[in-house]
This record gives sequence, C-alpha cells and structure tokens, in this order.
Amino acid sequence: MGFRLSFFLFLASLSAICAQEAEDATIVVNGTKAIANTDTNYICATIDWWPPDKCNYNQCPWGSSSIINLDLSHPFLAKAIQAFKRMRIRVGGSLQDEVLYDVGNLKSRCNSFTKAGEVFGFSKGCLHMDRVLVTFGLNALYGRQEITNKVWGGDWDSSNANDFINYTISKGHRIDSWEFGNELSGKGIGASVDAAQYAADLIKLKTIINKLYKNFRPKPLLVAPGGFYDKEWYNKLLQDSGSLVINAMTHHIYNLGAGVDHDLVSKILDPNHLSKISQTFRNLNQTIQTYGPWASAWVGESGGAYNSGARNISDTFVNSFCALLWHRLMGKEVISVNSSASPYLRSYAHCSKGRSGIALLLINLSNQTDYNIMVQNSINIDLRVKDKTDENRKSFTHVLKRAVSWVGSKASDGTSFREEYHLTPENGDLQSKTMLLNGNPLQLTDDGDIPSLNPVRVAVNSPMSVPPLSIKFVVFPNFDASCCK
Ligand SMILES: *[C@@H]1O[C@H](CO)[C@@H](O)[C@H](O)[C@H]1NC(C)=O
Ligand SMILES: *[C@@H]1O[C@H](CO)[C@@H](O)[C@H](O)[C@H]1NC(C)=O
Ligand SMILES: *[C@@H]1O[C@H](CO)[C@@H](O)[C@H](O)[C@H]1NC(C)=O
Ligand SMILES: *[C@@H]1O[C@H](CO)[C@@H](O)[C@H](O)[C@H]1NC(C)=O
Ligand SMILES: *[C@@H]1O[C@H](CO)[C@@H](O)[C@H](O)[C@H]1NC(C)=O
Ligand SMILES: *[C@@H]1O[C@H](CO)[C@@H](O)[C@H](O)[C@H]1NC(C)=O
Ligand SMILES: CC(=O)N[C@H]1CO[C@H](CO)[C@@H](O)[C@@H]1O
Repeated sequence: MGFRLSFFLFLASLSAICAQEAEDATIVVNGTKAIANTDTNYICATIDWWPPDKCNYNQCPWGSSSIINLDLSHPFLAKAIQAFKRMRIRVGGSLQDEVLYDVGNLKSRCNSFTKAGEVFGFSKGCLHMDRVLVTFGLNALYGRQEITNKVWGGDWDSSNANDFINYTISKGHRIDSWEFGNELSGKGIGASVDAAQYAADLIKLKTIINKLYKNFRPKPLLVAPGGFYDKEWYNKLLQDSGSLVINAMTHHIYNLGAGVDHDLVSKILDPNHLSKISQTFRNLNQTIQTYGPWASAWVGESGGAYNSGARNISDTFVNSFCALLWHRLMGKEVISVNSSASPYLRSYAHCSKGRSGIALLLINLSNQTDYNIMVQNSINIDLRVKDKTDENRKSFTHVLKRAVSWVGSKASDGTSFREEYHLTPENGDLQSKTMLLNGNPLQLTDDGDIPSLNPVRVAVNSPMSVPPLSIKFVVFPNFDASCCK
C-alpha cells in the first residue's frame, strides 16, 4: 500500500514537472562598483485623501483607509509601520489641491469632502488637526482660477499653507518634507498649471519654509511637482525655480493603465511592457542632471493601475510582505547583474542591508519555465581571463579559491551558505490573497504582529531554482563585493 501510494505521488509529481520547461541560466554579479544608490527610505507608502464613496468601475475600495478617516491609533497600523522602523509616509493624492487647513484665518468654511465638487467631482474638504504625518502634500491650486478647460492660472495664495506649516511647528509635529501640488504638471490630470508660474510659487514656498524653520532643525525638504513626467514642463520647472529650491523631484507611475483593463494580468507578466517605464526614469534623471543636479529623483506615487487599481489583482499576490522583505534585505547600493536568462526572469542585486555580502531579487514572470540559476562573481571571470592570458602565473590559490567557492575570491572556511526567501501564491493561484514564504502562509498573528520572515539556509554551491510565477530573495553573506564594504 505504502509503495503504491508513493508510486502514485511520484507519477503525479512527474506529470507536474513535465508540464514545465527548465532553463539553465547564469547570473554574473559585478560588485566592483555600485551602479546607483537608492534612498534610505526607498520603500514608502502613500495615504490618500479619498472618502469611502470614491468609486471606480462599480467598486468603492477605499473604505476607511483615507487620511480623513484612517484610525491612526490602530495597533495593526502602528505594528506595520514599526516593522519598517523608519518609513516615509506621503500624505497626498488627487484631492490634495482641494484641501483647506482649518488653522489661522481661514477665509471660507471648513467642510468635509462631498460629491459634486469642482475638480475631481469632490468639493473642497477639510483636515482636522490631530494626525501624525511625514511627507505632506500641500494644496497648490489655492487662490488660482480656472482660465480655460482644466488650465489654472494666477498666483498661488500661500496664506493657508503658511498658517498650516506654522501650526505644525507650534504643535511640534516633525514634517520631513513638504510636497507642492499633485498631478498638475504637463497637461495635468484634473487640472494643470504653467511651469513658469509653478516655479515662481515654489520659490515663494521655499522662502516661507526658510523663514518658519529659521530656528528648527532639521529643516524639511521641498518636494515637487508630484505629477506625470513631461520633459519640457519638468525642465522648465527646475530651470525657473533655480538652485537648491527643489530638493527632490517627484513623478508618478501608473504604467499598467486603468484598473478596468482586462489585460492587466498579462501586462504584469510581460517584461517588455514592464521595462518601458525605465525610459521615463532615465528621462527624469536626465532633466535633473542637466538642470538641477542638487535634486534627487523620487517616485512620489505609484499604484500600478490607476483609478483605484483592479479588484483581485492589485490586492493580491504581490503585497506588502514583499516590500518588507525588500526593506530588510536590500541595501542602498545597486549592483550590476548580467543574466543569460530570458527576459521573463527579472534579476536585481544590491549590497545586503546591514551585513556583508549581497542580496539578489529574482522574479520569474513565466508561467511555464523553471529557471536553474548559477550565480557567479565577476571577479572570478576576471581571474579566469587573466589565467588564460598568462597560463604560467595561474597560481594554486586561484584554482583552490574557485573550487571552494564561486561567489568570492577569498577561500571560504567551509561553512558557506546562502539564505533563500521563496515567495509563491497559495495553491499556485496568482490571484490568491495569501502569499507563502518558503511554503508557509504569511499572515498576521492574532495580535496583529508581523509573522517572522525566516529564510531557508542552503549550501552556497547547491543548485538554485526559481519556479514559474514566483519570487525569490537570495542573500549571499560571503559574496565578495568590494562596493559593499
Ligand atoms: C506663527 O504662529 C505664531 C503663533 O504660534 C505667530 O505668533 C506667528 O506670527 C506665526 N508666524 C507666521 C510667519 O505666520
Ligand atoms: C543618471 O544620469 C547620470 C549622468 O548622465 C548617469 O551617470 C547615471 O547612470 C544615471 N542614472 C540612472 C539611474 O539612469
Ligand atoms: C474576487 O475574488 C473573490 C474571492 O476569490 C471572488 O469571490 C470575487 O467574485 C472576485 N471578484 C471579482 C470582481 O473578480
Ligand atoms: C553580459 O554577458 C554576455 C554573455 O552572456 C556578454 O556578451 C556581455 O558582454 C555581458 N555584458 C556585460 C555588461 O558585462
Ligand atoms: C501561460 O500563459 C499563457 C498566456 O497567458 C497561456 O496561454 C498558457 O496556457 C499558460 N500556460 C500554462 C502552463 O499555464
Ligand atoms: C566589473 O565592473 C568594473 C567597474 O565597473 C569593470 O571595470 C569590470 O570590467 C567589470 N567586470 C566584468 C567581468 O564585467
Ligand atoms: C520564455 C517563456 O517562458 N515564456 C512564457 C512566459 O510566461 C508567459 C506567461 O506568463 C508565456 O506567455 C510565455 O510564453
């Protein structure tokens, strides 16, 4: 009986294997020099202004997740933020340019957002002052008028923002950065403002910040424009605002298109589609290098699919545990990887965070190919080239080093291992809301605590595979990368 059962299981697993293809791939990691650096708070989150009756495509997903109704004292929220230790939270979104702050000498009545208003179909709303905030998006339409269809002109009225910033200082709230406006760049989404006018108002806001924070340190950053990248508009904004006014230039990414799109899943699994957006970032980087090298390039908001995402897609497999693993494992230094795999295997390398070695992120977008990966250190390839050009100098230690550990040039002490964090959707269903880590469901404990995210440790030279439709973080603590020291 036992034999027959295991034979049946063997056949069953054999047929599962046969449905897949396997591809061998080599990933060469060159840790000589970092190719880019990310911000310390690279993983961040936006809390939006949308009220519960914001609906798209017959769905109203916002509930009580908005800054106007979120329970900021909820222990689950506190625990989630604590898990990241220091996490940037941006408060902003479409209604930001409609918000009046109920402080100082507010000229109009302070109401809640109601439907049937001017810009996004919601009226002017109000923020009552008992919230804790970090990157705060200011209303950049206040005082302007709509000149023609969606184009707004006239000077920004800074009085309400001035009073609000002053209020936060008097309450001792530490704001890391003030962001000016939301999606008003280029042709705008709900409204647009000319770049020269926007730059003049940014200079005014910088003066206000400098004055109000004269005796406070650290002084908050000024972040702008939080919109979609438009080359002429972004170039002009940096040129006209001038030296050291904008500290970080933000842009928004919704490269999947509208949440109603029936092709979302195939877009998410299409490497060519996903890679297109990197050109936008290269263009933004170019704008900054040319017109304002003092500024950093930030993605201020990105949600994949716009208009509140898509049900059973935006709220599934790829969820916050992935962001938490990135935050814990991936350091600031981005390292070059050269992969021989098809574009369906996406690979990223960073220095490990807070320890030696490197961390890789491998995402298999293929639904049929199982990748067998061999990771090599470019140092060893350089050694091999040197060995070939001068056979006589091929020293015994070089041979020994390569034989012992192909991840470094140093001979290992024999305890070399790597750590793997393998993420898969429950039951192989990509639209499952439960993510498995090394086969175990990731769920909050009954007390709302984050589950422990433990890796499996395997011998560093043992075969490594990335099965279809799965994600793997791999830490190589002994990887010899000179840029990670
Ligand atoms: C800031 O607020 C204080 C009261 O807290 C007030 O005395 C001061 O005039 C205000 N400053 C500005 C520039 O609005
Ligand atoms: C940004 O531009 C600089 C200068 O052209 C270049 O060296 C750097 O690699 C670019 N970074 C990115 C991420 O494109
Ligand atoms: C979303 O998934 C749930 C549970 O799997 C299902 O009951 C529901 O019908 C799905 N909704 C849509 C819009 O596909
Ligand atoms: C990447 O590897 C391929 C061979 O797999 C090689 O031809 C190419 O030059 C490498 N690129 C870099 C930037 O090292
Ligand atoms: C893989 O995806 C393609 C396109 O989405 C689909 O036609 C095919 O049936 C899938 N194959 C497997 C093995 O799931
Ligand atoms: C690794 O990068 C360094 C510096 O960028 C470069 O000089 C070296 O040729 C690279 N090695 C390989 C094997 O590509
Ligand atoms: C090379 C390869 O594996 N291609 C497949 C990757 O997965 C997508 C869907 O997930 C298929 O359409 C490709 O044929």
